Amino acid sequence: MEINKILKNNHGMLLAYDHGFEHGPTDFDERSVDPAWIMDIADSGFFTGVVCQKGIAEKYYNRDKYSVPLIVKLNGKTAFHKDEEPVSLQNCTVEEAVALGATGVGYTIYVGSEHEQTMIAEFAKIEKEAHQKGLIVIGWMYPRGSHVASDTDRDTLAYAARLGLELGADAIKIKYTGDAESFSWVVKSAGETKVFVVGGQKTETAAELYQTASDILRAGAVGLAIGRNVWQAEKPMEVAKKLGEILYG
Ligand code: FBP
Repeated sequence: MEINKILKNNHGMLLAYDHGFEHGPTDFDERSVDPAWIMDIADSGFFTGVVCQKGIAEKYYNRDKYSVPLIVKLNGKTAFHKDEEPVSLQNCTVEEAVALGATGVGYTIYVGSEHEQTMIAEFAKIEKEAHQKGLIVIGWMYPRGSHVASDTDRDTLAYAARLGLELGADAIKIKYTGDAESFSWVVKSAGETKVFVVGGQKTETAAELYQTASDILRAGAVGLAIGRNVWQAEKPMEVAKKLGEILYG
């Protein structure tokens, strides 16, 4: 199965690095602003994939040097627009992703937004082409907009997860409810679609992050798609190693 290309012992950890697009370089420091530094972390052996936009992939994902699978994020939006109803449209084709050496593609759907149908339609086209070309398709299923009361509510996340399954995503990336019991319903709702959990803002202590990693596994998720909690850490490799031990055993 294609999905196994980004799993190890049935679990996975993707290093997310599309924040420069989504938030601006505000998340970065002198080290993490450099995509080459991130690629080396991603290729350390602890990650089963690295996620970035096409421009970063073009200039920094050296296929001869790196063995970590590449996931190209095909849509994105900037943080300038604080729209009530967010929309994020395609900026890179599946063909371009293939040419960059991608193993998979990612696409955000703001579930519940008034523009949800536009993103669902775009996602469906991308997915069809990506599957024809043998790529893994990951849906960033983010409930957002004025119709969404809470983006960490169990039933809201379960609905978004279910949408990922119904749309045919191989995997989804989704927020955590905050506890294993409620999150297990989100995972069940995703059926055979694999669930990766978003890292989120850097936690106060590393212990909190490690606890979340083991809780989400207990809930049935395959692992994490994590950014800031790794590359904002003082020692990213230590964090990655510890998370790897939790996730892959
Ligand atoms: P983190 O682990 O750093 O939270 O990254 C996950 C991620 O989905 C990124 O891929 C993306 O850039 C960012 O979060 C989007 O966050 P938001 O839309 O909540 O601002």
